[in-house]
Amino acid sequence: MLAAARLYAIVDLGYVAPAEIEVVAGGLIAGGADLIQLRAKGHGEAEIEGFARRLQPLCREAGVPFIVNDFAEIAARVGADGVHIGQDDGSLASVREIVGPDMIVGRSTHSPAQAQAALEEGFDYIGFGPLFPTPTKAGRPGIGMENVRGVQAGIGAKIPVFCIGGIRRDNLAEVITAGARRVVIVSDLLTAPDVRAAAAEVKSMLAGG
Ligand code: 3NM
Repeated sequence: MLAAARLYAIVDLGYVAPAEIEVVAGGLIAGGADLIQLRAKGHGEAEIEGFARRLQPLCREAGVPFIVNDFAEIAARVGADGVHIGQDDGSLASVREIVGPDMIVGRSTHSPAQAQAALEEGFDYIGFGPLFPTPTKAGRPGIGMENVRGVQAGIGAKIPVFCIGGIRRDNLAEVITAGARRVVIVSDLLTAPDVRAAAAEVKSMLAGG
């Protein structure tokens, strides 16, 4: 399922009210999101576990892998399909001690060297970005698109590479032309008046790319 995934969508509590998470996840899935991540920076662990317990069955029912950002223990406890960690969140081995051998584990990478390191360490997929500055991760410069083609061709031949960071429907064509095959899109989908339609638009652009 990971190998075929093109659009990785995130239910980010920075954009979605707690009461709306099921509706938004449902819209993303109906529009064709291939993976769903729960991201809830600044919320307490018990609260995040509660969000995860609400989203996990919905994703399972739809056959869409459900990934928890940052918290391996929560991912393991709720029976998520995966966990996503950043550069400062320790080794793959330390996460595997918690989640076991079968769970999907992804890593954020911000340079070709970090992408290569994540591949060698054995992560199941990587995020690569932020390509552009983004309000979702404020204060970070964009790394630009010049390494997208090389990382997609090299690392992307072995594990899925999801480009991320400031990608929107209005620049997606450029990102695809730069060599991206798979993307993560957060704010452009979550702020769209029709989340399902926005996700579907992205999916059709990726299918043509
Ligand atoms: N991680 P948007 S960029 C959550 O580069 C996240 O690792 C990034 O949100 C990274 O689509 C990012 O709104 C934000 O720009 C993505």
